[in-house]
Amino acid sequence: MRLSRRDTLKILALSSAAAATGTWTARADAPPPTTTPVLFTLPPLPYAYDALEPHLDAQTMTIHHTKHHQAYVDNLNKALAIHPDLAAHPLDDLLRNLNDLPESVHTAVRNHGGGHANHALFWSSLSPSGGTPPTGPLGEAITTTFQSFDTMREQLLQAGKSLFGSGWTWLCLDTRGNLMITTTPNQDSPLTRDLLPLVGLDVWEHAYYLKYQNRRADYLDAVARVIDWTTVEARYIEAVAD
Ligand code: MN3
Repeated sequence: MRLSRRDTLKILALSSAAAATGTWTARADAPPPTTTPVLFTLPPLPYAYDALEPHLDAQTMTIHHTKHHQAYVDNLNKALAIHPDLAAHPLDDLLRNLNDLPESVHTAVRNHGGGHANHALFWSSLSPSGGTPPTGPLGEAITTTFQSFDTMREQLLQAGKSLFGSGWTWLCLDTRGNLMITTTPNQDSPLTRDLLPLVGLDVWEHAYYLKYQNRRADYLDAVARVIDWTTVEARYIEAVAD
């Protein structure tokens, strides 16, 4: 994986120490200060709002992206305005090192940072031409781990159907490179548990209530039909190569 936990911890420790003591500005040989925090922005959807019909309806997609996801981005930016040193780091690194962040931003990064990262991954894992099982290295790893693609798919959906309250069901890679299915509550990111999420399905009611009402199982069956396994497989190949 691109940056080890130890490396990111070092970076976070350095930037926190620098922020606390002002060493960035006091030392002539120090790297230039990060004067403008990298504010997080809402990524556009890689397809039209109605592109995933009839599985995901345009109204739900529009509200989900422009209201719910936007709110996570806005609240994350608000929270990190007091810590521009942290805002300069990739969000994934902040989530990996969540428990080392200052108390003043910990909850906001967990909820809104997690919300932003989870939704960004979600949108990019879906496609109107999705649904076809992976046939390369991920396809092989899924067969080795779960016996078959259908068994993995069933476990992924069943975990989402069984999740109490709001959260996500995930196919992740653990630190030893093994595939696993897990769930997280609320907007918790698998990154905080040292897991790399390959694909996650949003099982908050806001993801399906307008079309599916209380029928979460029907929504999960539908969203699974538009998972872009080509993109998920590319994510897997990149992760295991690092
Ligand atoms: Mn959502």
